[in-house]
Amino acid sequence: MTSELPKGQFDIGKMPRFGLSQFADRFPTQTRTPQIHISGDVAQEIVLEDQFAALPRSTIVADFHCVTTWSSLGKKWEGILFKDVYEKLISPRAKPDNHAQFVIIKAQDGARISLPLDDLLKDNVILADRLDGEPLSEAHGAPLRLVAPDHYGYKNLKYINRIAFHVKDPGYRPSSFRFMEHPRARVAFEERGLIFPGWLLRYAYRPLIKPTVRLFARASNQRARDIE
Ligand SMILES: Nc1nc2c(c(=O)[nH]1)N[C@H]1C(S)=C(S)[C@@H](COP(=O)(O)O)O[C@H]1N2
Ligand SMILES: [Mo]
Repeated sequence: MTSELPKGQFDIGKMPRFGLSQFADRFPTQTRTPQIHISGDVAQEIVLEDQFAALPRSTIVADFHCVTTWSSLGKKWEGILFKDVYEKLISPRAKPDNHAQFVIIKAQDGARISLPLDDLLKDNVILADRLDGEPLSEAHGAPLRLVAPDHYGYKNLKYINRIAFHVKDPGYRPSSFRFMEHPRARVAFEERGLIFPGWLLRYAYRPLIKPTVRLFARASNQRARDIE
């Protein structure tokens, strides 16, 4: 729950729409029903769709921490635990290799992340379709987004549509420069990126917040006009 802010973070208030600049004007094409393609070192590739409705619903309340140092506190996410999706749908049907620890998740806007399977199976990792009592908006990742609050915002992928399970890294390329994506990106250890220490990245990233928030807001406003 909401407590003291982690090292280097400040409270920005309302959660802005945010990300790498190249994703500001990319939006999902499919926002109504979630559809996730499962692949990699699996016995059977499958597509998950209506099966989500049969799973138990879960709620988590957690602070959200972007690597650029803004945090938005006490977000209430509702959806289905990644763990439940893995154990009840993926494992029995796709049968990933027992050693497939390297997980790559992709999104409709072209963004992607990787996380170790063990991190995704924690009790606070959710595939969310509701935020603060409302259906998840497109800005915040509809139809389905990953929420893994122990990890910096960039691991919390919006618009997810693909999950691949691999025994070995198949040559994964981050959405960003390599130094910007840590394999785990845990907030508690200030794992902001590779190579450079967390405290140094704070200073490098902080000036990017205002222009990025503006860029993403402008793209959303343009999008709203286009849809009308
Ligand atoms: N598909 C996708 N997921 C994404 C991003 C993105 O640009 N595209 N940005 C990431 C970053 S850097 C952050 S901080 C959070 C921001 O989430 P929000 O836009 O809901 O505030 O989403 C993460 N997930
Ligand atoms: Mo971020």
